Amino acid sequence: MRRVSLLLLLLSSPSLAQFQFRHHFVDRDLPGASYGQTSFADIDNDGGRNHALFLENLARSPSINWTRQTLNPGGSNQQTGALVADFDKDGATDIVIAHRVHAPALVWMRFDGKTWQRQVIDPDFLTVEAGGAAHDIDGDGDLDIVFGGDGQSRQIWWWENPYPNFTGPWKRRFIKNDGANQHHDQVFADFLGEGKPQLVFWNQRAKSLMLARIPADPRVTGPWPYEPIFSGQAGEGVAAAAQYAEGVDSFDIDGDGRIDPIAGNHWFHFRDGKFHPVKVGAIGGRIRAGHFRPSKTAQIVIAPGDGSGPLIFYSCDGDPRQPACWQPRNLLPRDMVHGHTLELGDINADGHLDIFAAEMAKWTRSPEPRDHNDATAWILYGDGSGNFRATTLVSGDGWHEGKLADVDGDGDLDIVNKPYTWQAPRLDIWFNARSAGSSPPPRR
Ligand SMILES: [Ca+2]
Ligand SMILES: [Ca+2]
Ligand SMILES: [Ca+2]
Ligand SMILES: [Ca+2]
Repeated sequence: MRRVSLLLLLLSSPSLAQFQFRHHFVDRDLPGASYGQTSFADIDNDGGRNHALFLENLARSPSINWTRQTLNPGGSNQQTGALVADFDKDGATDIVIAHRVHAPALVWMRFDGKTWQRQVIDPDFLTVEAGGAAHDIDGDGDLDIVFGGDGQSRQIWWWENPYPNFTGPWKRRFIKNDGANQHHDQVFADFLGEGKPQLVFWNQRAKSLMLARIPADPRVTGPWPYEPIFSGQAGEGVAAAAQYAEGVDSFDIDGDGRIDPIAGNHWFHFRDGKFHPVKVGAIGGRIRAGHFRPSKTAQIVIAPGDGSGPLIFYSCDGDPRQPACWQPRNLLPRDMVHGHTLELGDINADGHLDIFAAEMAKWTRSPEPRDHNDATAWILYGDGSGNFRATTLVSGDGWHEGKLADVDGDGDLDIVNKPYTWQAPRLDIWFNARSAGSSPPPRR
């Protein structure tokens, strides 16, 4: 095969008066059909502060050609949260990046299929933590935003989506403004079977998973009442695991028709008015669930999040309420190092659920050098029977809160990477193109 080198030039300063390029090789062994393309765009519409965009076609998977685009969301160099949802209701998934260190707190990167537009949702300085959730909190038909404060903050906020007028900042209100600090991860689902979703969130300094009902009129009522549904150890502090519990999601684990919370290294079943924790493994972290093979009980996947440990697939063919039923299977030949990205979806659209998992390159504050040179992003293609074919998407990039999302609205899952501090501020989109040599397809 003819070898092609791909050279990326990164514009390190957004100022046109200071052209300073950094370059590094992403791949020196690309298939011959691959190519590179560079363009510039005024992302933030300020007329002058242009950012560099880079497109290259990377044929990595036998079934998918990935076209990567790198851009600068123009926030602080600690990008904590990434939230993907369709906020403008155009059918394509939008990306919101949360920051700390300095303002703005929230930046929305809008893509119309060709160009990117940067919009500031909250121009203030907030110490936003990783996590975030989208839900129509005020019931007006558009998705609103939730993020929580970090270890310096006792606050959780929601932002009211101003659809269809996106000219200014979104109104911010309190969900929580008391109690203990740090709120890493939130999820909405109807866990109580009340006909409308509740918010479940981690409050790390309280070592508790909390539940809050949405007030009847959230535009005038806040903060929201909340209560713990679980307190204690959830897979943190074990071996090289993270020092605090994290990770929360929702899935009907036992197949009884009710959505269950999953968090840390537990799932919870609701009975007699309370949530009963079931521990499924030793190390907690990023946690997801799905059906990788036909079964009443779902399977659970856990990555180590803000610590290190194996990527483990847990399955149970007996009583899922018994911890001993959950059998672990290690999915990778080595432990994940700060495996803070874990997503499930049918990436190659073959009808079988796949796993996307990736590591951080950098968790300390300066953008270089890396803390973990071999940080890797894997796609594990499921075969519908609980087996996986592990492939490497890329090594050497820093991933944090990576997401599967249909960014261009063409019906297939693209991959969004917002590094934490590695080369931040930075955002990478890996467009899923199932025909060779194509540019990102038009949205419609
Ligand atoms: Ca959209
Ligand atoms: Ca709304
Ligand atoms: Ca698949
Ligand atoms: Ca897509």
